[in-house]
Amino acid sequence: MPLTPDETVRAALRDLPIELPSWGFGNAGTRFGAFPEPGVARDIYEKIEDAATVHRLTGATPTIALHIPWDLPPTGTDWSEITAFAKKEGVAIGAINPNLFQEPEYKFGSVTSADPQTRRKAVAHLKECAEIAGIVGSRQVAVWLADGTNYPGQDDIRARRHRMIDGLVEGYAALPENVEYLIEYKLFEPGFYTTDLSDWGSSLLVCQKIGERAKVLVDTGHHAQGTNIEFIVATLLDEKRLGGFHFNDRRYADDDLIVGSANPYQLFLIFHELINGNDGKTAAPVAYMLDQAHVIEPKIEAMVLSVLNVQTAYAKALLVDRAELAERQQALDVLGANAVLRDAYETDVRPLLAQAREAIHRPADPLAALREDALVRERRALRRSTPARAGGGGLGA
Ligand code: PSV
Ligand code: MN
Repeated sequence: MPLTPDETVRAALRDLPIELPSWGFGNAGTRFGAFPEPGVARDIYEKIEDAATVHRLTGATPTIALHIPWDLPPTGTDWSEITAFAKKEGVAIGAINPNLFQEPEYKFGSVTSADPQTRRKAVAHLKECAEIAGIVGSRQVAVWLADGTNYPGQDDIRARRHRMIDGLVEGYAALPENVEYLIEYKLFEPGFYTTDLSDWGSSLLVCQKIGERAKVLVDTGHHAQGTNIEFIVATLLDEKRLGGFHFNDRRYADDDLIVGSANPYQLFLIFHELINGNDGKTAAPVAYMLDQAHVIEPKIEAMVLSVLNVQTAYAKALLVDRAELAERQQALDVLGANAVLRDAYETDVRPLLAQAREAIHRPADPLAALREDALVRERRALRRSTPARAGGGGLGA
C-alpha cells in the first residue's frame, strides 16, 4: 500500500540530518562587542556535549562540524579520543572547516596571496584539514576563503584566481577518497572591492576545474539583497554540483540569525527545489548544515529552534501536490500553479511534526523540553564553577 502524505512526511523528516556548527555553541560577538553567556561551552568537549543535547531533543542533528584551529583538541589529546567522546555523547564529527582567515599572514589573502610563503602555509593547512577529516571519519572539508581586495589595483584579479585554483587543487589532492570538497562563496566581507569567491558562478567554475568531488556550498546569508537563492539551488542541483548548505537567516548582510526567522517562505522554496531536483519525494542528499553564531539569544535554544524551522520548511515543501503543480504549469495557469505552492506553505504542519518526533521517541516540543532539561542545567552550573580544558582557542572557543 502506498504511504499516505502524512506518512511520507514523517519518513522524510526522519531522514534529514542537520549538522550543527561547533562555533555556534561558544561565545561569539559582533565587532562592537561580545556578551558572554553563563555556562556556555568553552572547549571542543563542551561544544560536543551541547550539540549532543540538541540531537537528544530533536533526533535530527547527528553530526557536529569543526573549525580548525578553533577546535583543536587540548595538548596531549588526539583525534581518536575526540571521536570516541562524540560517539559516547551520541553524535559524530561532521565537516572539517579550515580557517584561512585569522592568522596575521593572511592579511592580503591565503591561497590567493602574492606571497609564496603565505600560499604554502594555506595549502599546508588545507592538507592538515584533509588529514583530520580522514582520521575523524568526516565526509566533507568545507572551504571558505576570506580572500579579497579593498582597492582597485591592489592586486591582479586574474593572477589571484590562478593562485587560488592551484592552491585549492593541491588541497583537494590530499583528501581521502570518500571526502567531498565544499567550496563556499560570499558576496563581500572582509574584502570590500573584490572577493575571490564572491558568488555561486565563481565557486562553480573553480569546482569544475578542481574535480568531481568539489561542489558548491550555499550559505544562505552570503548573497545580495533580493537574490533568488532557490534558483541557484535548482541550477546547481541540475549540474550535480550542489554540495550543501550553511543555513542561517539575514536581513542585511551575513547576519547569521536563526534560519527561517526572517524569511521562512524562502526556506520553503529552497526545499521545494531540493525535492524537485531529487525524486519528487525527498530532499536531495546534500550536506545540510547550520552556520550561525548567536550573540544575544541563548545558544542551545537558538540551535533547537533553527532545527525546528528547517523541519517546518521541509515538511511544508513535502506537502506540495507536484502532480497538480505540473498540470497547472503545463496549462500556463500562472496563479493556479502559484496557489499549489501557497496551499502547501499555508498548511499547519505542527501536529505532523509533533507526531514525527514522538515516533522517534523525542519530545513533541523540543524547546519546552530543553527548558526543563536537568542535564543541561547541571552542565551549565559545573562549567561556571570549574576551569575549562585548554583547546585550539580563538573565536568560538
Ligand atoms: C564566513 O562568513 C562563514 O560563513 C564561513 O562558513 C566560515 O567558516 C564561518 O562563517 C565561520 O566564520
Ligand atoms: Mn558559512
